[in-house]
Amino acid sequence: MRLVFILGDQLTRGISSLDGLDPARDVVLMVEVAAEATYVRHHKQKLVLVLSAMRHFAEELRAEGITVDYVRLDDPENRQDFSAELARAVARHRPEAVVVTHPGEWRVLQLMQGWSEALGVPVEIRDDDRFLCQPTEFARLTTAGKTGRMEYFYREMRRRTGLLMEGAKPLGGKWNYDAENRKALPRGHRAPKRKRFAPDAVTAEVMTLVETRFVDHFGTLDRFGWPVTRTEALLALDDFLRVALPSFGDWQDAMQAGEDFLYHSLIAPALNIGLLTALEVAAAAEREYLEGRAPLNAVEGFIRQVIGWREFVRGIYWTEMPGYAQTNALNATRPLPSFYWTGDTRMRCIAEVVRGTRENAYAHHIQRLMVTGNFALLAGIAPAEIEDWYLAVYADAFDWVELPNVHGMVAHADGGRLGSKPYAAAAAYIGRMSDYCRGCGYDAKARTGRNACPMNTLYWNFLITHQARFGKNPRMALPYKALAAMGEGERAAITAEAAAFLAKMKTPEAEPPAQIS
Ligand code: FAD
Ligand code: DLZ
Repeated sequence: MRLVFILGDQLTRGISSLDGLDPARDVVLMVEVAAEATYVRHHKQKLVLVLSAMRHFAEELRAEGITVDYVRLDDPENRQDFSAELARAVARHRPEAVVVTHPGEWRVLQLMQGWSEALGVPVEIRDDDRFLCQPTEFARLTTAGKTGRMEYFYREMRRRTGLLMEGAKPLGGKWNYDAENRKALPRGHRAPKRKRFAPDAVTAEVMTLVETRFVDHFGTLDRFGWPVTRTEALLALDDFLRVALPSFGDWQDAMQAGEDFLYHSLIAPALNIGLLTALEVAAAAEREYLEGRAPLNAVEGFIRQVIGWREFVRGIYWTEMPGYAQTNALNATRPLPSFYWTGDTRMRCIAEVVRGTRENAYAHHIQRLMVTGNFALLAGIAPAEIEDWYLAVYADAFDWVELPNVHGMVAHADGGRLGSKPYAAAAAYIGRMSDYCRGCGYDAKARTGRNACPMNTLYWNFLITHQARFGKNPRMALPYKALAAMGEGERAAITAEAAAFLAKMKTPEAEPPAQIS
């Protein structure tokens, strides 16, 4: 018999490790282990999502007649990590071979590669074919120069899948409608209510477990509403297609206080644990355009995220690791400020994003990139500190997707492999794309002075500090022209005030404090 080991983000019936499974002989192993919950202290909602979805998936396999050996977190025999639990299962079942699908994390791949020798049984690691592009092919497609950028990779994925294509040409004549997708919301706009899922008995039991075992983890469970089965995930996708996709493009980059989801799909948690696949999601969006229910700018924008960015960052991860995580091109070394956990800051934008993150284990892309990400970049937070935060607090965060987004896109720690310029912005950007600055205690227009928005002081300080690196970057010509026009006095004030602000920032001494609920 073979032992098929399925991890918590591999909950897809068509996962490669299940190919050729013989229900009469083979056994599926699933294990809940504390090591995966605590190597970063995941948000409580993420723990509930993964554990509840694992339990539901195991039941679905059993309903098909498959034998599932499922080890619960509170099983007294549980040794609480993947390798030890696999060793116990091998002793129980004495399999001829162990079959696994390639994991989503370098750390776990290292473990897997040691299992055969440690256990004295062959371990077959199969490709994760839920992705459109395998790492070896990614390396071939993105060799040097322009083809190494996301846009060119994305076009190749469009050609390969035929999505939004008319023969060899993109539907509508353009590959990219981004220019139409940067609108701010009208004042006081209310987005439609989204479909959320009330906890069933399985989820409720996991919630109690998480509140007992992981009580000091960040986040609250009151608003837990993530899909935990494939059926629910399909309903969530359908809800997005009907109520939000038509406006997804227009307001993709907009932010508004109290509006936590806007027109985003909210599918990343389900997608990343395997309840949905990228191709089915992208094809469903394409159908909305072809059948006249959603405009091209929205559908193209959405498909680019799913088959472009999502696949591209995975390619970067698997072709550049493990060295990728070690780079620190901007020499950023500062610890993460406490307000990333508490939300206790006068910067209304950050307080608002941290609140939404605590209540939902979710923030949308621009909140992650241009609010918490932007501040971390400008303040010179050490890449590993900010990476751990993102990996812990979002329900959709898995290393293969979180790391490139944070290390590359936010921190520019990879020296530009992912983006040709850093995503640095002053308060004007946040003011244009959100209502956060209205009602903020800071002055969004001031660069210096007691009440100047720290995003401004730190932005100009960032340009001064990194002038040697970015001063000649053509994509940064405008801000450097503005900096050149600045008087010496103002430059000196910016440097001094930025240093004073950074020196005063409070940081947790050791582990993150319990959150303010
Ligand atoms: P939508 O806005 O509706 O987008 C649709 C889908 O496109 C997403 O579900 C996701 O699968 C994909 N997508 C969009 N942008 C990206 C991207 N940059 N990289 C990969 N996929 C993308 N996404 C994760 O899935 N996990 C993460 O851990 C993660 N960390 C991020 C950290 C930072 C600093 C930034 C800037 C982005 C991060 N993203 C991450 C990408 C993006 O923010 C989330 O995918 C998105 O917010 C999830 O919400 P949604 O499903 O409503 O997405
Ligand atoms: C995220 C997570 C958590 C919290 N718990 C488990 C678990 O108990 N068992 C499991 O199989 N997987 C879990 N996961 C997902 C793993 O962390 C994920 O599979 C690896 O990081 C590889 O991507």
